[in-house]
Amino acid sequence: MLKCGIVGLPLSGKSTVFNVITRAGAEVKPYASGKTEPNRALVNVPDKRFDKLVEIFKPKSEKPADVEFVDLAGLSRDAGKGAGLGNSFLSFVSESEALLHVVRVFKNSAVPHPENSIDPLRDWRIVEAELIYRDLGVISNRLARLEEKKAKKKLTPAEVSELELIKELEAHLLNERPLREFNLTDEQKKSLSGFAFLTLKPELIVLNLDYTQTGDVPELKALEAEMSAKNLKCVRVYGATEMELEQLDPEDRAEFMKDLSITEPGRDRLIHEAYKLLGLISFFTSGTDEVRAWTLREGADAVEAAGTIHSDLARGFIRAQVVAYDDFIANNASMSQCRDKGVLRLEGKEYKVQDGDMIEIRFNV
Ligand SMILES: Nc1nc2c(ncn2[C@@H]2O[C@H](COP(=O)(O)OP(=O)(O)OP(=O)(O)O)[C@@H](O)[C@H]2O)c(=O)[nH]1
Ligand SMILES: [Mg+2]
Repeated sequence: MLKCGIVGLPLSGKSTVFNVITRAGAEVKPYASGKTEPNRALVNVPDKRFDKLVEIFKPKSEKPADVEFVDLAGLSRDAGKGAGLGNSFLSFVSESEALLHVVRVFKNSAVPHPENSIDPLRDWRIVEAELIYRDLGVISNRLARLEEKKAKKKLTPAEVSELELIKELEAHLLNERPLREFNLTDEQKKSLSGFAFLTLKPELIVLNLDYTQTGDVPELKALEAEMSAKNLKCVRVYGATEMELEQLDPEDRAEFMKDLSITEPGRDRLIHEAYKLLGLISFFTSGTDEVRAWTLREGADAVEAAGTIHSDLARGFIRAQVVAYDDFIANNASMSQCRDKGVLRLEGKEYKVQDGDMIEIRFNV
């Protein structure tokens, strides 16, 4: 199951954003909760193509793609040095594949700010520093072990090069730079994956605004400039307002959205961006029994696609029948018509699945 962890300073609106995304109704209050057990919820990825397939096939069962969101406790300045709740709950962050970093922009005198003023760039840096600090801890442990082995002359050749790399990473982190800014080869990334470094995880910045803060928001200038320089994507959300929106019935919601000139609900935007951030694509299987969206990482091949459906399909894989979604719809959602028109392809094991592919696996076990 793919997971997105929600991080940010205490009272930045993490649980509010979690509720916007998941409609889970997690507790939201104007004082630090002191709660370390995270809220979790599975979310269906909204996809118009999927809805259309369901409309066409009217299947007995339908299963959209999903992602799990995990709402964590607030991360305070110096958490790594034991301040606030400390950073023990960062283990929950390390199990996430991507991070949503909620930054407070809203002004609300009823909600205290842990740093006593609204300064989104400063807040972002505080949390970033804590994530860097935690990665440094992981590096130090590993370094100590490798040095110990080195002293005993027991390093394998692989460990010799690992030691070299780890030392470089340590120097980089000590410069207060996240690992995502260190040029790692794919092979190095793979070899480091077991450490689950937090500053290597893709990060989406969620700017939590009051509905009055639109257009050029002065408080956001510095942060938005820095994030664009760093190539980190920002999304604006009207946390408190959109949480209320999600609690309305659809009719009232549409009306309210029109009043606030919100076109795409924050919920859909956040889920889409998270999905993109994770580098995920969907492929579909469809029929009158079931219409289903499946999730794959970008670049996955046909055998992996088969394996997400069932291990037998990967094991006995012969070939995949593939039609692009648009071609499928243009040909009355009929595989045989697609075949006649020549838009149905037979693909082998190494075929790289494309977002929106309609796939049927031929297999034999
Ligand atoms: N005005 C305004 N208030 C907000 C907004 N987002 C959150 N709040 C308020 O801020 C307070 C904290 O929100 P939460 O979502 O609980 O914040 P949190 O980051 O989960 O807090 P902790 O889990 O305690 O760290 C609540 O009283 C919210 O109603 C917003 O966009 N605008
Ligand atoms: Mg919370």
